[in-house]
Amino acid sequence: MKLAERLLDGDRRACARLISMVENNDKEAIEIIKELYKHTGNAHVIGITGPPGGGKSTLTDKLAKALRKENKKVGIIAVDPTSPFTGGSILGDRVRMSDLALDSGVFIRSMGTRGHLGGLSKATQGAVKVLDIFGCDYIFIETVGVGQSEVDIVKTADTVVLIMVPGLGDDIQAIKAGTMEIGDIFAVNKSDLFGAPKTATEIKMMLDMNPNMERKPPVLQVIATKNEGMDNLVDEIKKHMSYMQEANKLQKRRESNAKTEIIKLAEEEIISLILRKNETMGLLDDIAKGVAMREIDPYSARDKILDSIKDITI
Ligand SMILES: Nc1nc2c(ncn2[C@@H]2O[C@H](COP(=O)(O)OP(=O)(O)O)[C@@H](O)[C@H]2O)c(=O)[nH]1
Ligand SMILES: [Mg+2]
Repeated sequence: MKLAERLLDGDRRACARLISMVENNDKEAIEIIKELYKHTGNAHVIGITGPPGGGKSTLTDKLAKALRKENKKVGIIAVDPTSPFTGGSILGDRVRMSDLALDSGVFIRSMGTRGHLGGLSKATQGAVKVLDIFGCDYIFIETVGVGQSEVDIVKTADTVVLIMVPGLGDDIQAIKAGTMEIGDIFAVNKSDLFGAPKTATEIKMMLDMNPNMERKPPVLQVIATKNEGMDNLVDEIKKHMSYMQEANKLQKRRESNAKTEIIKLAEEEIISLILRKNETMGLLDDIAKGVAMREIDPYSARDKILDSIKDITI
């Protein structure tokens, strides 16, 4: 059977293979995704983000287990390099995760933060598509909530769960910049530790200060290690999806993500065309020389370069 058919059929090895191919920007994988793209869109993609050590992996593990009880097929993409899913953590964590890894209804994939042709975001988005075709009902993307690239990745999800921990204090202010607004659901994890209610109140107050919010994100207190509050969190995740579907917001969010993705892909292609053309014709080198010698200005140089790739077929 062909790789594409095997993936559609739910073959795990085909899934693993295709994700690797996508990570390497493989042409054949792109052709397969093109062919099967119409089979995507069914999975509920959930971004899990928050500070390092906040309990993202533990919580994802528990959420996946809760959904397995409903016999849902679950995919997990861990972008966090310190994640136990990646095997980079202490032995105890690895043992804890291994029971999920043995479940045939769960597909776990860790993404290193380095070594992706075309970038981590593209690799992650490719993996999401593969898992969607593979038949996952839910796909979790775990990323550390620091750095713009992680925030960008998690933004591509249908639902973003922002994990907080008690006693963040002033750190909440830091997280607030650029991150608070992407949270659809807030989970104060480690609520067995001192100060959880205060942290939850602080988050609620911060959310109250934003008058433009159409939907107030719920703020939950959970204890991932003890599996406390997980059913509640699963409910809120599902409720968010219903809200998105009813208000036609899912379509809008996916449209806006698609726009970003198309622009990124086009940008990449244009750059690669210019560089390829330069390899054969040396046009970029010549024009750059001209710009340096003030024979031509950079704006006209741009027009010339764009003109030179106009007729190339991709
Ligand atoms: N006390 C407490 N510890 C937790 C809780 N959830 C996770 N942890 C611990 O916090 C540490 C980091 O968890 P991990 O899931 O790897 O965090 P991540 O870096 O955000 O993915 C581990 O030692 C977990 O056992 C919780 O609810 N309460
Ligand atoms: Mg982790």
